Amino acid sequence: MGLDTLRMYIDGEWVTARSGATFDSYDPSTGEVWCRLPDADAEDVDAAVQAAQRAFEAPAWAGLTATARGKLLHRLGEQIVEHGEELAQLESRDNGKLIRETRGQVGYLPEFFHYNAGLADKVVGETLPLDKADMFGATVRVPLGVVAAIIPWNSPLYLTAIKLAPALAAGNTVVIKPSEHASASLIRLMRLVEQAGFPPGVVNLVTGFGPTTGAALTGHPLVRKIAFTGGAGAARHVVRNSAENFAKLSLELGGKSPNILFEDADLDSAINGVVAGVFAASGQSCVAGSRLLVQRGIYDDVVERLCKRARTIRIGDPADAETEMGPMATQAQLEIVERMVTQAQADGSRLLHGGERPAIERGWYYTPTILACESHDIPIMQEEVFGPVVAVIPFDDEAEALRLANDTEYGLAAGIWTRDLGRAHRLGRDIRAGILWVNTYRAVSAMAPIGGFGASGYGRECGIDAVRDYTELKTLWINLSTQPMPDPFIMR
Ligand code: TXE
Repeated sequence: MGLDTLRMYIDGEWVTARSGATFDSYDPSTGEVWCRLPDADAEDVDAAVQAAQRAFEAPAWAGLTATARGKLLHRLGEQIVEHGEELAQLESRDNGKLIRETRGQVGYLPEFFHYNAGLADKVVGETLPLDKADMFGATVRVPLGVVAAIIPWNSPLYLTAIKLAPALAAGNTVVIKPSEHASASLIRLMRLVEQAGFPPGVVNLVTGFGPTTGAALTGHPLVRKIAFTGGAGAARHVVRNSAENFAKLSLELGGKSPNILFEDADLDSAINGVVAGVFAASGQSCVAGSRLLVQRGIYDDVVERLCKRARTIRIGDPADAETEMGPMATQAQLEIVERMVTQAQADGSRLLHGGERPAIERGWYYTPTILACESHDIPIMQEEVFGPVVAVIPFDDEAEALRLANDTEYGLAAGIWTRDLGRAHRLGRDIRAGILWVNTYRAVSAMAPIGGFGASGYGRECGIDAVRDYTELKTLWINLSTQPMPDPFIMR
């Protein structure tokens, strides 16, 4: 894909912005421009939403049985299998994610389409045992209409798949807005949508910036649902904007997830889980385990093992299959990480490892960083870093671990490392987070719901319920009586 070939996908056509405006996209491993994208304005967005609305109503899509929609989704899954390597390469180039990670993610991507393909014709209503004589009642689930999918830069393909697959399975049409920092892999995905045989307008993609393209899309009067993954700042705009169209919302906004290590844990496994949680994807993951809570008796041992592992992490070119940590996706993100680590030290945290840019000539790299903290009341323990930075703090007992785990405004995920089954269940019950991993971390499945509490957002993606969230419920009443309607001035 060359500099001049990137186009948006609207109504089955490959188009530039009507204004002709474009913007640059950067390769994080070099810091250089590597492709150019159309900068969609409100008129382009309107064209995409209108196309999606037309497609929603047209027989080519609306007339398909749910089983036929499922078959299209299966075909898309197969297209992804066939073109997976290309998708993985593009995403790695675009956002600096390791090729070994994008290969892994793309390798699993078809499952989201196959799983939801299977669900398409199982989205059922219910019959209602009404407490009224001679009355039949039932609920029916119907698609919503046009769905806006707002995607961030850290895992574009995966975060799109978990929205697109259930939205289409339920019979909606979709307009995708990728991040301005990483659009290329999703543009390639649109080719596969086309090849799978989806009718024009069922899936559309517009590129551009949040406050312009994103705002025009999320406030569009025809949009019926917004599925958003990103930061809290943008989410607040989206929520306000949805006052324009009363669209349903799902928000996945990241977190400050704790990894909690108890003295009885299998430490080899736990250290791997901690590393996977915060240094994989250079910490640019919504579920990053950026707080490490360690029981006092193993604190020194854990810190020593973690620093030892961090020292051996191979940082460098994400395209090299041997690399373990790539760059930050944007220069702005690198600067946020630097600022937060400096602030943490000013707040009394001790730097145990990292805390600097490595000696790599170009690109937006940062070393894996470990900070020992005395206080839990400081920004590094409370705010999302979205970088390879873990803040460590000791605790004495289960009650204190629970108190610390719940002591942030976020609630996306938590890792619990213990051999004590009762404790795992108690913490799983009492920690306020949407995902609880016991003796594992960063596991995903098309079947397992993802979503958070509090500042981590609301709504769930993946699993059976996600498909239902892309439908609206209708209630059907049928009067079976042979008698005329009784007194019209009282409720039946
Ligand atoms: O994401 P934004 P940013 C967190 C992370 C990061 C912070 C900011 O802490 O440091 O968010 O990242 C679109 N109306 N996460 O600024 O802006 C935008 O164009 C409509 C966590 O890069 O939230 C992009 O497509 N759309 C997160 C998407 O929102 C708007 C992943 C996300 O971008 C908009 C990424 C607007 N007004 C960052 N403003 C996670 N949950 O995994 C922006 N957008």
